[in-house]
Amino acid sequence: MLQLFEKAKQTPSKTAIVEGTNHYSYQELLIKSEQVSSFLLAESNDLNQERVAFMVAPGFDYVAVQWGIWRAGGIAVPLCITYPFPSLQYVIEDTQAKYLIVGKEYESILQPYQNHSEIKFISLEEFQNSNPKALPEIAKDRGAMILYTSGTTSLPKGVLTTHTNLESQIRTLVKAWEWTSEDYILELLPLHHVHGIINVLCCALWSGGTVEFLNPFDAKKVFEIFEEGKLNVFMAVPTIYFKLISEFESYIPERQAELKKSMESFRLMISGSAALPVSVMEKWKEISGHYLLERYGMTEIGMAVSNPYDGERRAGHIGQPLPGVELGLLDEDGKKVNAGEPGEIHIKGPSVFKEYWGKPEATQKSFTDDGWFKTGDIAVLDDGYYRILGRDSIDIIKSGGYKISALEIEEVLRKHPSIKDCGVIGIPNEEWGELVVAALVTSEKIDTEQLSGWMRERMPAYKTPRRYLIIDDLPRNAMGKVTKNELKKLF
Ligand code: MLC
Ligand code: AMP
Repeated sequence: MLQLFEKAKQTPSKTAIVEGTNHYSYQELLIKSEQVSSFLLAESNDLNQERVAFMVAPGFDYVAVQWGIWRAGGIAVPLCITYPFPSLQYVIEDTQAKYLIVGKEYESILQPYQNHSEIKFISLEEFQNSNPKALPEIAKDRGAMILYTSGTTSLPKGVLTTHTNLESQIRTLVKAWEWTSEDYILELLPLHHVHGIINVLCCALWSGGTVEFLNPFDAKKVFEIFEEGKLNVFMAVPTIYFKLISEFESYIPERQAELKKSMESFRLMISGSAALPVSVMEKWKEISGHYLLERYGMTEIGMAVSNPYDGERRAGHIGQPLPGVELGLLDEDGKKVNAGEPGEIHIKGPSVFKEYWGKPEATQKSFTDDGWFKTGDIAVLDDGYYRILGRDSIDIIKSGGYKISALEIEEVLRKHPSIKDCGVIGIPNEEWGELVVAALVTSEKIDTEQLSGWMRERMPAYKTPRRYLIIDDLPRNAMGKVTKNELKKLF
């Protein structure tokens, strides 16, 4: 990511970050990130791909820590700021993090690591006291970041990307979506996933633009920021557009007209991370005057397919492969399907991740023998534009843009003393894409509200079921396997 820092040096006084009423320049980012690097390098000249986990609120400090880890030669492991302790612990221990950087507001949840024998707990304030150190040269094929993603295994997997991977993911988007230093974007997405980190934050800073942070997401505040007239690029998941539309519709016509006017100055609005319902796209066009650009990506590959910046953006379609991305639609035998036939999206190119952290078998299984990454998404080429038809596994749920594993939730539910068996599925929902729901077979009467609280102590809120159904037995096929399509019908 060297080029990110070199570019920053070219525009030192330009505003990079806006956080509330505070403005931070590229120069300030460089200075603060160097303090972070120097502190981390107190006992060595190069972190040599040591994992550095960090739980820092979205804003200037988050970016300075991320840059500081990269500049010191470490692998950045951003922690989700809303995770309960067991989910944080899983990521910290799975990556064998050596350092844990913690913002003040998260010190109490991570307190069990304060006097850990193998993990160095670092409070944000400590960086002020670092002594300047020379920064190491970093080969681009070294690991840069690990993000966790849910899949068809019960526990999330760490996706390791190299500096080459990240640079390629960024360059592709900067070119395709015509990013420039004039761009000003709102960051309201979580910063432990590729959408918020790469598409919004890194693309904007790579281009010398400005990123304003809003956390947590609040539809009313988004419109207030729109009205200030500084933004010209906006990116979000479909659920956020749905929520913005609902908010907009609650306003009186005069305010709606003002907001509509404030959206005229945007050059680009993008949706991704989940299928954008055509109804949401049409409604947003009516409200904002903008035809959303829909694109398709994945933690393992960055962005792969996009509707054009210039040219027809087709509703219900994800567009064409981005420059540098090779896409194949293959059948179950690994053969290319004929035009118009559905196949699984396979991807090759420099943006594709290196490996699942510590899981060589899972890595091997996710690639074909000739090096194509198997996404699990089924698509069809429809008159020059790709269209997603679904996924190859019913156990992967997309809700609010988050990928959620049904198996992971089932495993936690089964630990509850009153639950004998369970089945988790995603059911279609216009606002969330899919809603996580669970059918339970219980040994005694169960209070589902209490169960919700019990789950939230063990899993992120966005992964916990929204609805429970108590049944006598789960539907099964002749082999005894739970038939999830039958289960869906019960909801
Ligand atoms: C939160 N809630 C959910 C939920 N998330 N319910 C169902 N499904 C979900 N996913 C519940 C909360 O528990 C809460 O319930 C209520 O909704 C409001 O919660 P909230 O946290 O206030 O919600 P909100 O802040 O409005 O969150 C909505 C959101 C958020 C859309 C802003 O889900 C979000 O940030 N999503 C983005 C995820 C993302 O970045 N994905 C990209 C992955 S990368 P209660 O009962 O407590 O009131 C990727 C690759 C690519 O996919 O292509 O980009
Ligand atoms: P994640 O693992 O969280 O990175 O999520 C990646 C998954 O999100 C992909 O495999 C797709 O299933 C889904 N996805 C991303 N963008 C889109 C889109 N535009 N339409 C449909 N699904 C999408």
